[in-house]
Amino acid sequence: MTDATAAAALTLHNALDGDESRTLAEDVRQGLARPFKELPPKHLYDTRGAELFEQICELPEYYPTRLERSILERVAADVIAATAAGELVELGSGSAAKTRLLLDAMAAAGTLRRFVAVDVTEQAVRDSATELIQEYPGLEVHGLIGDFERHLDYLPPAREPRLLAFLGGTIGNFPPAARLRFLTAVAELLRPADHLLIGTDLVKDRAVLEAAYDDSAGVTAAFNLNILHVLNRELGANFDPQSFTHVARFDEDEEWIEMRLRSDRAQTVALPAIAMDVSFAEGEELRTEVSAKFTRERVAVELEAAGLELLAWYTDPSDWFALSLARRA
Ligand code: AVJ
Repeated sequence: MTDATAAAALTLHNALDGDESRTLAEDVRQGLARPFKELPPKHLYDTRGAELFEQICELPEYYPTRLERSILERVAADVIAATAAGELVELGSGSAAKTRLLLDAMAAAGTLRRFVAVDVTEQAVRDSATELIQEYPGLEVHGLIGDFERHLDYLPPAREPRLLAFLGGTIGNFPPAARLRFLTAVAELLRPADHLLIGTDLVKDRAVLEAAYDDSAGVTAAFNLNILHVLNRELGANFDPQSFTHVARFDEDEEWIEMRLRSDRAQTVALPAIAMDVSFAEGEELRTEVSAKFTRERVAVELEAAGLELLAWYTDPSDWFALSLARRA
């Protein structure tokens, strides 16, 4: 359903509508029935979760946001020169904090026409869209409230050379098979004049990685535990978040960070909305996120497997984070 807003420059489309509670119910039903319990990370991002993630981005231990911004500050003009982009589509745009660096470069190049924001958090889409039409006179903004894994079909057709940005390292949340599926779907969306800009966190020292996902202020712990509040609210569950502990661990073989919630005691939780009781043994862990860490080789290989060609690789001086510019091969 498209809701017409007062400002003609702003259009919003909600691809989630009633559909999202069913998805949550289905994900929880399947994820908690497995021998190794797991929930998809997208359910971390209710309004509160999105706010906590914004706080994570400010933490001293959480380097990806800062490094990606510093890379963008350095290379945004080059990216726009290389792509001649007139519209920016950002998947998982959140508060769109880094978006402005690209929009500024497009404005400076005289190509800026439209910004399309895609995010599951309705509030984030509404707020950022409203701010951006005010900040960039003449800019058209289209907000798509949706799940970038399921709702790419709802993107408006491209009218200008398009730059599709998937920043923050969120690509790392997909397990490998889903990642290939997603990148393939993205590749199929690109016309010859379009480009993909993708942020990836890179493999590095375990201590640095684990600290980034287990900060001393406890913000990441609160972010992780928030998923239990989501289940309590949306599914009438009776999780006691106090009885779970945040765990962040780097798996060197898989080259990914995992966030888990460890049950401090044996307990049974009721989820009336899906008619399910779930038992946790003492010390049992529920996985809530994987966040893959990449190397240049792996990015190039995975892009190629999806029908994409790596055109440029931009990193920070410490090689901790990278932005890749790609197009359809
Ligand atoms: C938003 C998916 C990029 O994986 O680093 C931050 C989410 N999880 N701290 C990440 C997150 C824990 C973040 N992404």
